[in-house]
Amino acid sequence: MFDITDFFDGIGKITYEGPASDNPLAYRFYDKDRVVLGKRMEDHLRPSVCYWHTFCWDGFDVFGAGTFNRPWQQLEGQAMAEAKLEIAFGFFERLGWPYFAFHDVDVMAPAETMVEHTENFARILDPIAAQMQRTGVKLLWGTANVFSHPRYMSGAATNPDPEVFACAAMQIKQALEATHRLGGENYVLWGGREGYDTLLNTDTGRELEQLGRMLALAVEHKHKIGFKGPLLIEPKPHEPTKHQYDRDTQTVYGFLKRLDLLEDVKVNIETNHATLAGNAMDHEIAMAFAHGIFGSVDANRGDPQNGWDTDQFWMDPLDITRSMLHIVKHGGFDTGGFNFDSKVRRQSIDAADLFHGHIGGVDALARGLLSAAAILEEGSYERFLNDRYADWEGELGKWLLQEASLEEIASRVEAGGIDPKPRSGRQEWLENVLNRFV
Ligand code: XLS
Ligand code: NI
Ligand code: NI
Repeated sequence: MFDITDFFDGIGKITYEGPASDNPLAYRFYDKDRVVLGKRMEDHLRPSVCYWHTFCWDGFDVFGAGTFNRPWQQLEGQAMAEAKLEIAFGFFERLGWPYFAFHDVDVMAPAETMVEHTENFARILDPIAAQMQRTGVKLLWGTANVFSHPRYMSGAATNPDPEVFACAAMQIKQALEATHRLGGENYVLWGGREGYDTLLNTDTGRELEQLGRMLALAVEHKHKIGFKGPLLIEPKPHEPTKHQYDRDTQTVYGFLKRLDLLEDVKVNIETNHATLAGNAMDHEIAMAFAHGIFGSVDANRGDPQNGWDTDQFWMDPLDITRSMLHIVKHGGFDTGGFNFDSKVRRQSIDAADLFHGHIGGVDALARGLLSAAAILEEGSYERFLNDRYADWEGELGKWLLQEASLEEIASRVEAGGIDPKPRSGRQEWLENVLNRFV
């Protein structure tokens, strides 16, 4: 076994040093115990490190091989899985964050067959539980990877072959039970290949029915084992498929409504998926709250110059503040948090780069939180919104929404006396208010 301190190369616990610090390995805004709007910063942000990008990906891209050369990637089987686990928890401890998140295949020894999968996954659960116990780091969510193995090339639940559906169901059952056993607070379903590459070979009606069936099975099992957290669907419009069925929050809402699963299923919204769908992140968050299905956030960003899920660390203060405004004013996360589904660039090959990404990312969120809190405390933003819709609380507004028929409304207008006066939407002023605090 290698010595993990070699990998971390002298990097110790990351602490808060304040905005004036020029220490690249210190927090400048993330001060976890600082109270903002009556809640500790850590309780607002609930940051989580993702296992896959940070400890599994070796830096390969479609044009070239891995660049990272991580020591545990030289090992194989269970030895690799256990070395990776030790590194991962060494990283979590140094960051001092409360959460992590994983897919079954991220944490276990690689498996070819389903029988091997069952054995290998089961074998890593005790070591994970021991590390969680030792460090106090908790599981934000678990999930099953039912998209990487070649058997899932034509989908998992939506596969034309029912045997593949059955394999995915097995993985989801095991990952849900593992999440429950490890005290996970949510369970995520990202339908990576639940979509199509061409309609020429796809029966979409059938596939949607299969997808609904898998979701209903997962909900049923969640109740059976007493898992209290929500299931979270992670919307994404495409990539790797041409079209993914859960393309954005409003689409997912419609699907859940049709299946009558709104009690148990919410969304895990990812910044880069929002932008791939042609939506802004604050749009997705606002829609999730409006429909009562806001669950959790995968924090990252794309690059406007290309169209992929580049999963960079989310660093744009204006964008973050706009999103944070909606999260904070609706009361924040319940079981969710900010999971860093973000990865360093392929040229960022050192352990220090992993720290820079996570430190900068959580600092950007902390800054966004402070800005959003300042905007809300100053009050003119909320006052403007309340005034803008105030008439809906009056006699006419209530009558329109709750009592009147179309006929009665028309007669009231026909009788005269209804004469709307246009009022400015004040967008530029509101943008100035935002900018004042960012
Ligand atoms: C991929 C997704 C994936 C999910 C978990 O684009 O973001 O990483 O978060 O399966
Ligand atoms: Ni994600
Ligand atoms: Ni993604």
